[in-house]
Amino acid sequence: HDKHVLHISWFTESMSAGRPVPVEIRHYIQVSDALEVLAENLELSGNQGPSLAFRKAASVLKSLPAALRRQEETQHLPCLGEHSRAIIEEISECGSSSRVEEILNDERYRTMKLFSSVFGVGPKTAENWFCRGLRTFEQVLSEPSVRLNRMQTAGFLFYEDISKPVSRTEASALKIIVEEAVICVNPSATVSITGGFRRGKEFGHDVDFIIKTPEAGQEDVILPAVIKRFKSQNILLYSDLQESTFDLRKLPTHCFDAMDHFGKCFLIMKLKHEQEMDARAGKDWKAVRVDLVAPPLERFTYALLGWTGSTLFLRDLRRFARLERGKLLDNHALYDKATNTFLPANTEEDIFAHLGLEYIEPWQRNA
Ligand code: 8DG
Ligand code: MN
Ligand code: MN
Repeated sequence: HDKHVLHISWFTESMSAGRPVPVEIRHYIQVSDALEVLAENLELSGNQGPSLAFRKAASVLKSLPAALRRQEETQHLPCLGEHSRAIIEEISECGSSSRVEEILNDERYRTMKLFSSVFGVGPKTAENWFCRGLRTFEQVLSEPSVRLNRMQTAGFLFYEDISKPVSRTEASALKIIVEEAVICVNPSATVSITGGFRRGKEFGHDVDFIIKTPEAGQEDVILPAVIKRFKSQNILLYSDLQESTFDLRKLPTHCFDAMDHFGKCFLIMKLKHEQEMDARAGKDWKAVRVDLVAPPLERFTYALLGWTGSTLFLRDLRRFARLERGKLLDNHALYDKATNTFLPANTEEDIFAHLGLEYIEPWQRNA
């Protein structure tokens, strides 16, 4: 092997017709994955802040060319904290990290990771189930005191499909379906792919779309109408419509984790297979997670930037705007504190220009 790898296998239970089925074994992980395990372990215990250092370090390693990655020349790399460097060194020398191994074998980590892999189950619910002694999906589903909400019910029902990666081909097929519905509802509206696929990723956990409506106010009616159309086409398995709470006058927020206030919906859609039937399940479709967001036109570009991500890239960009430029950036707007004005943007180029930065292409935003 030409990469440093950890020799760790762990088990991911998955569900099939209510029974846990064995077992997807992951044999090798890279150094960046090891750091992501450390980050994830912190996030699962509610320590989002401290996990960031490991996320950044992992992202730096992933951005290196393979040759450099092999040498692990950590002294010259930016963004690596002491802790991350120590872990990288340990892996370079011993082939594994004792701390990472410990986490990967930790019952709490494994159970929390399993539970929070279900759509609708966050760290709080996962922890609650773990503390009640539950360890498997089977135990959760047969525990009378566990009440699943609608989202979690869908999460279990479609677990097998929606935990599989979505391919670029599937994303393109969904784009045609979404576009058709949007145009049928409003012929002057347009649809673009955002999220990881806009950044050039080949696979994603969902497909993110942003809808542009040229007439003011149309952004509020388009999502309910599109959902209605999907329902009538019998291709909607789950939908959670979140109406807009957006206020034009509000300044961009300091805190990053605030979700934006645009109208949006989180969906699970039926995507018909082109050819082969899923013989085992006897169905000719795959359940796929789809997110739609419909911002008002004058803030479209900021929404596009925000929804293109990556989360880590946007966090850095917002920090840069605030600390280096005295400007507040979020998914809704860019606000100049020196002049107390909102800065308009017709294109993403405008936003980077406002920030005094060269344009950064979506594929360069994969931090
Ligand atoms: P993936 O799906 O391929 O795993 O990665 P991704 O496409 O980068 O992540 P994502 O979780 O689908 O999110 C896409 C971008 O959308 C990401 O930068 C976060 C951003 N986003 C917002 N606001 C909101 C929001 O309110 N809800 C969700 N789910 N995502 C949001 O900017
Ligand atoms: Mn996505
Ligand atoms: Mn998404």
